[in-house]
Amino acid sequence: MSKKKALITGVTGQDGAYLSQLLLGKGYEVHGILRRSASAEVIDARLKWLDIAEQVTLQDGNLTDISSLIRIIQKVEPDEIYNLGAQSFVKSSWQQPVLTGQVTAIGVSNILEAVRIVAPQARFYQASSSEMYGLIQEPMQSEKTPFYPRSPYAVAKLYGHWITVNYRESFGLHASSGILFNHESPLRGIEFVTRKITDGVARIKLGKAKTLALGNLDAKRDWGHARDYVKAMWLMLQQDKPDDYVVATGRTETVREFCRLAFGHVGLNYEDHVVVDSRFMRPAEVDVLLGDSSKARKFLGWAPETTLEQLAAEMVEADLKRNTA
Ligand code: NDP
Ligand code: GDR
Repeated sequence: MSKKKALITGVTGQDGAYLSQLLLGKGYEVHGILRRSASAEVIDARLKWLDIAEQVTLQDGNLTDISSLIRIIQKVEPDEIYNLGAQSFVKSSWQQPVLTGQVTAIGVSNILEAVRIVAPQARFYQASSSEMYGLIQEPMQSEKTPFYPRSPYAVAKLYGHWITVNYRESFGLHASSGILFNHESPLRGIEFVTRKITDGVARIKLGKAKTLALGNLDAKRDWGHARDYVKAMWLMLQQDKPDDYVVATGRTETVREFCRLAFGHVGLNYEDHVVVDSRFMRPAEVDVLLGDSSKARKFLGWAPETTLEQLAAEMVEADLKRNTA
């Protein structure tokens, strides 16, 4: 039997790297869309970190250029398409709201149109987000909880979510949307709070810095490990019927608690080092998120495998290594 083929947008990002690793391990031929960069030497750093860069075929394209998407899908003929590409940093979405809309919202229309025109039989995954719940309408958020986005990013993701549902209902595409809560790893971008903290811990422990400036320490998030979450993406595309699923741990903690865990891992007290800086506050905050993933647990057989303590420890250890290299 010939190898299954997967096409991943956002392959150079955190989830793209872990998903590539998972699919390669299952025997897939993996292709990823790479947007051209002047800094070509760093663009596949995450794939290199996992030692899989040589096994992923990169295709030159962009979510804002539908012609590139059509051409790539025609060439690759993928069985499964994972749309992970996005302007994914919430804070930047206030600085670049139009770009965020073009990539994170209309980019989904572009790729869905390309799928409908060229490969309507392919299975499609859309990377939706718990940010869509924003100003939460229920204490635990499930697939049935109403949305209330609080940033240009979240508004764009809401469009991506509903256009995916709409293409499933309008054209019968096998299109699923995973509503994933925050997931982190040593490959998390350094601008996101967990990685910023673990990098800060490493630098302070190694004597390279004394303080770490953060924003809202009271924000609460439901944090899991990216390696666990990409498994849920794959499982969604193995189901006979496409559907939407919440993926979360069901535990929520403050940024402050994550600081306590990360600093504590190397025997430091976060209160001695963390300072609050208003530059890192947001125009509108998402105060708390807590996911109810019962549907994914029941129908996909999915469950998180990493605790927050293990996640923080793994991230701090990786940043200690990076900062001594
Ligand atoms: P990253 O920010 O690490 O990766 C984003 C990826 O999108 C990068 O590969 C980036 O490429 C690519 N990209 C950006 N703009 C374009 C464009 N115009 N055309 C093509 N590709 C583009 O995100 P994550 O891996 O953390 O997240 C993956 C997806 O899941 C995103 O859609 C994110 O919004 C969503 N999500 C993430 C969650 C999380 O907690 N991590 C939770 C819920 C949803 P480049 O390397 O060139 O910048
Ligand atoms: P989030 O992640 O906005 O939840 O989006 P981020 O780590 O950026 O923020 C989480 C919470 O921490 C607070 N915070 C800080 N955040 C950052 N980045 N830097 C700081 O210094 C800081 N101090 C406090 C924030 O205010 C916020 O409340 C992530 C992204 O991956 C999205 O793409 C994804 O959709 C959601 O998770 C689910």
